[in-house]
Amino acid sequence: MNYSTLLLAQLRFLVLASCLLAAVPVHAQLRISILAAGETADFGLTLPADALPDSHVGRGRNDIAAAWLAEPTERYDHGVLGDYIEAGAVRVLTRDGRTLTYRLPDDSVFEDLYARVHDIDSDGRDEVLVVHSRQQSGSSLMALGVRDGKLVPVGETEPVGGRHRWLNPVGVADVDNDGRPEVLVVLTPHIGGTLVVYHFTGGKFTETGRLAGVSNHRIGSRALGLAAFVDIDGDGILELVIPSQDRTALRAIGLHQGPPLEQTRIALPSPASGDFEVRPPYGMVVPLEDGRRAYIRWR
Ligand SMILES: [Ca+2]
Ligand SMILES: [Ca+2]
Ligand SMILES: [Ca+2]
Repeated sequence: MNYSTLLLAQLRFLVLASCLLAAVPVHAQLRISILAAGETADFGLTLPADALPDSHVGRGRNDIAAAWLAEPTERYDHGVLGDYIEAGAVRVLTRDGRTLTYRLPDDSVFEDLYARVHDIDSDGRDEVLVVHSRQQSGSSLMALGVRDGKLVPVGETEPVGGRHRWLNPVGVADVDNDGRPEVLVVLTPHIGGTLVVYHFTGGKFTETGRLAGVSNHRIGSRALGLAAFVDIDGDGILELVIPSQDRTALRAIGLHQGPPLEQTRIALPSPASGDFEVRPPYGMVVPLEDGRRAYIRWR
């Protein structure tokens, strides 16, 4: 559902609700959620009161029911996500009802809007993936898990290196068709983005491939989802569709035959700028910088 359709539906609801309220004296409250331009609709997933503003709750399938970024701080002056407020902690709600917190020391923040929950090593326990940014060495991808009743880091990639050098996670998917998930990120998406693919086993991220010339974020935007995993050639294996470095084209990357390989690309009339919305079975909507949206089909 797009933003204007949602707005129309909300307006209809408000009119209907006000008519009902005029007729029947009931005690009721209306709540409204405003979506930032380009943001995916997340209605129904209530943000905890202590969560980082404008962030997203991650949902797990195993020992972690939910995860979110918390303890807002202004101690990292980068601002690529639209403001200078980042998270100082990540919090989880375990499946058995406990709330656990992992708090960073003062020299770093979680420079992110999502707490992504996946079982990235297929051991039946969930990991939380968040971008960890240090004052001096920039960003890395941190995985946290519940061990002995505590939320602790269980693995981390090497920092990009250098203050304000950021990375944006692409997501988790089995892109090489071996039955195990891969973790994909884009290093420095604003200044020469490089796609990096990792396996996570034994608490270690091991790089299995990389490809230069991509980007999945527009600087200053809250939209972090400029990419999608879809099977464009119908062989049952997911490809990654992601913008080129200048975001004026989409690149379809195959990842199951050795190094990441561009299979095809298509030019856009304006740079991609918002979260991609997959429209099964054979389409996706790509918001563009000029306000239009591109509908991409592959059948
Ligand atoms: Ca796991
Ligand atoms: Ca795999
Ligand atoms: Ca495919």
